[in-house]
Amino acid sequence: MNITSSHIEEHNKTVKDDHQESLDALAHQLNKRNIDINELVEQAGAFQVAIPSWALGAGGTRFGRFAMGGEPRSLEEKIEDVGLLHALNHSSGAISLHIPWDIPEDTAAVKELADKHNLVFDAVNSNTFQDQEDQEHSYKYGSLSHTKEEVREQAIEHNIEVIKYGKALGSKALTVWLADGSNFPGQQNFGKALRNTEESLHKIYDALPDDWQVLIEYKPYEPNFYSMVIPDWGTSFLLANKLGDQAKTLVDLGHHLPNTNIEQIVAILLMEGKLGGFHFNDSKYGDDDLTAGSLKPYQLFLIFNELIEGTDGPEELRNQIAWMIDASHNVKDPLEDLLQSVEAIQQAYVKALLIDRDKLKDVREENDPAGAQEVLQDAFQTDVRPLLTEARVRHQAAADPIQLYRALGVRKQLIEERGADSVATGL
Ligand code: PSV
Ligand code: MN
Repeated sequence: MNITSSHIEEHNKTVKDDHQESLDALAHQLNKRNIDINELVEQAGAFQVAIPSWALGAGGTRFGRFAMGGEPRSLEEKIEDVGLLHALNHSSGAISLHIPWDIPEDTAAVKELADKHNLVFDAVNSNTFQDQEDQEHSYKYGSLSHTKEEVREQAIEHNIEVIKYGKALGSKALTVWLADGSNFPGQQNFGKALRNTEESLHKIYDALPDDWQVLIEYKPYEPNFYSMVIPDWGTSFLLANKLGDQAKTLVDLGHHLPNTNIEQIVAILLMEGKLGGFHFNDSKYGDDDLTAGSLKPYQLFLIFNELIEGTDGPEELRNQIAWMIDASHNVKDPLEDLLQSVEAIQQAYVKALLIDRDKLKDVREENDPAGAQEVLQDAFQTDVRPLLTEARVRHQAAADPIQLYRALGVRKQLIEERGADSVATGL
């Protein structure tokens, strides 16, 4: 399945007049606020969000998995799917691999295929939360934190191998998420488990190329329900500090207890130079893997507000942080979902760029909370969709990616090519 430039051009022609009308209205509105729409269109067009290789099939739950139809059967087909997304929205120009779900057997060929789709490789992810068939030691009771040295060594070796794959593909970061923890009080020595983890991470850190980072995720519960070895940002931050400059914290939005003030965590990590990346998704209860911005778009906006506040301009912001989606679904077409997620992230980003920073500073100085809310709402309530459409059109992508995806019957074609019961690797 291929989306050609003529598919795009034809589609864009059909919405051209309506789009121009909305764009002009927005430009006029922003002009009154002394905001140049063209600059924002440029910023939006430059923003790229990486797609995880495990989000392209039907998502798993502990209870069941329902075939999506046309799921990618190999890493190559996953790259093709991300290529489709990028052709449609021009903002999904990177893929993040999970090893061993997606081992690049022939790295040169995989890289060539990605190049063909204008994709680069984002952070590589290790997996020590499942046992693989040929694995000597089990991770049932943990990996980098395990009580037994041989298990820890095996997990360390795996991470070093993941770095090697990433190096061959041009990645610049390793993301580590540990499922390690305990299910019952008394089962684990908290201090010892953390110390083991720190020592194991040190060995991985020593194997990092100089221009790489290691990004450490945290999660309060699941799969362990009594304790997790890295349960929160404070523990991740502690480890990142102990490891050194190349270690940073990764914020997965679904890895917080309900109502946690994530934007404040973001501000503090940024202030300390330890914010390495994001896994975007939305959640109501926990690691729900809902579409980014589908439930709490205001939270996403407030996060971007802190990101912009804490960096020296959009370019630094874009380059300094690894932007990635982390979600998988049972009921939505994953490609449509990813298009919606990227759009929601971009909306939050652009809206945060609209915030009148001088005014916000003034109202804060004057201790005027109502004034602060007015400033934020002025930006948040602005409908920036025409601006994002314009960014896509200027980059020869689709004005309305989902509309074109449906009009072309992409899923139907993928089912014809790959079958109705193909299963993508992942959770
Ligand atoms: C764990 O819940 C997580 O968020 C980690 O990032 C994993 O790498 C990913 O999901 C895939 O299981
Ligand atoms: Mn994650």
